Amino acid sequence: MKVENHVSIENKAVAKWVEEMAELCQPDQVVYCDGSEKEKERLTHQALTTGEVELLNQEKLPGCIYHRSNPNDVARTEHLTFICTRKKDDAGPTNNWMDPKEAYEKLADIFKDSMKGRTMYAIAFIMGPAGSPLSKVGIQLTDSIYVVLNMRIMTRMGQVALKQLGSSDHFTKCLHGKADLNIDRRFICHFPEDNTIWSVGSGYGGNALLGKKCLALRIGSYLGHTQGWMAEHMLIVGIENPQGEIRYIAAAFPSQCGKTNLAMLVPPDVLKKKGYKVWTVGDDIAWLQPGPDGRLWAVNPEAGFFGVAPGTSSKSNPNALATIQRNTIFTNVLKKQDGTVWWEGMDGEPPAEGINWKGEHWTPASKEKGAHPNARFTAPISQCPSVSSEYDNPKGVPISAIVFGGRRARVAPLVYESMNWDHGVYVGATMASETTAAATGQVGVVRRDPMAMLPFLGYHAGDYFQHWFNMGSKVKNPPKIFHVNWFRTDESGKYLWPGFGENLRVLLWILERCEKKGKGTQTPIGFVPTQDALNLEGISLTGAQVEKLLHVDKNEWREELASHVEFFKKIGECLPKKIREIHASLTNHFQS
Ligand code: OXD
Ligand code: MN
Repeated sequence: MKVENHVSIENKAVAKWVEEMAELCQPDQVVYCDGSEKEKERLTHQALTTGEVELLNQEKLPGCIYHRSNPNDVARTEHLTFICTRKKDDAGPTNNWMDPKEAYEKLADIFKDSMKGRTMYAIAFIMGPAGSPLSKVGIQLTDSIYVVLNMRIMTRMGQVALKQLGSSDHFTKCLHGKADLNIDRRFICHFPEDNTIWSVGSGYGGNALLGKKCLALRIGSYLGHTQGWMAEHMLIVGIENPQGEIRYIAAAFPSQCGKTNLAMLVPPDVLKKKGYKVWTVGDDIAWLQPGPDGRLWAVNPEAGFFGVAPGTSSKSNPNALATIQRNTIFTNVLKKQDGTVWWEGMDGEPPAEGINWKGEHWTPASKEKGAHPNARFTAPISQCPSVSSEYDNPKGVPISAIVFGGRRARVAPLVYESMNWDHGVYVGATMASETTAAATGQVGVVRRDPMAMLPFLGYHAGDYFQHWFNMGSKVKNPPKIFHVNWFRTDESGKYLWPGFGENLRVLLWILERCEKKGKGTQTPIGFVPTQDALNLEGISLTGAQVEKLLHVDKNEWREELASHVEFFKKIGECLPKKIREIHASLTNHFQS
């Protein structure tokens, strides 16, 4: 087996592990990546030759390439994702579990000789800013150039990561292989006790870019629990007021509920004119830890966006559109005749024809969509016009407010503030949302998704809630916790709130509340804005519509609270006592 070293591998633990994995997978050669531009060019050229990627129009989209996935491999497969702890109970009732020994054996059978005739790439990468005490190093092995090219956008990879690792053996061992992309031989297994991830049979981002969901959330949440920090499915955004002060918000929403849009929000004209600005620190994942000043600080472990393309337009997210004009990988969108791209929900008329995500000729009359609903773009955060100057700061940013949210047609008001940290934890633990196309399965069903972490928890959900309570007592000045719902509808199913850039109005109320300024009315679920508390200058909402948006309906909430009990039963004995106490007190509030 040939070994090509583009970097010098002085770390013995890395070299030994790579050798062992290569022995198992039997690639023709092993290539250690250095993360350089030259390497990117070489790999892109190779992938173009085999058809793994296609070149897009280099005049209109310089540096952009196109990838089409196997049609059975276009989203995360939660039913094939496992937490492999020695004790089943440690994975908890919300995760699929497999015994680690059984999992290693089962996957080794699939990995065995699976890279014959292929190259194994070894990618050292950092999740988090280089030099940050919060950052983690991983080594990913993969037989997919598409994965290497994505990893170089999504992480800090190559030389810089090996330098950060030094001679330490503290790295996450990430083995990825496409094998035969057979869904019956697809497994995404996490071994938190061994700091190891094995993923086989899928090339899809969430299953194959192992730094993202697998390391930064599943393994990350496990490490955070044992080490006293938090790995969360949250965007991080900075709001600058006309005085030039910036406050940071971390917000958790389930997949495809607008995290990327909120992270890159463009203020509506009236607020822009007053001097408000929005800065993007991250759009998907936050690592949070108590700072020496008694506040909670956050870093974005990623270096890029792996965003959902359909629905991205100059109305929903102009900053994303500007970001993806160069050096971007487009996956499963529609490829137009002129070598540019299109998806449903983009501005303007659909093109007269193109090649759809399945590689078939497409016209607007086609039954199939042009882009898969979970089609993606992968782009560097540094290209975003609203990128925060702090995104790469090893210290991170201090968080003033945590926001939970979901896609709920009913029940949840536009915004409410929890009574205190513990009640906020309850709000996060019981949040729910309608399912979307980011994972395979039925779309539009309400499911409980605690802290938007249901598919990403690396351990028992009950212990995770307790960890949140504990973190509240560790932080002297914890952020205030809020809940938002941009998706409430009227009787005819029409959204009541205009959303997108207008969401800034809600964030401003949230920040005012953090400074004990914004006006709120106490309700049994917490504080909602008074009728006149939101700045609604320049949008046409009637008083009745505002009332509907902020209404807390007693009957709906009694039903909602009763359904929390069903969820608690699922969590079982590990559910913290505090959750039951808060539930009892909330139920009491609704008795009268
Ligand atoms: C994502 C997801 O890709 O949540 O961010 O599915
Ligand atoms: Mn996500």
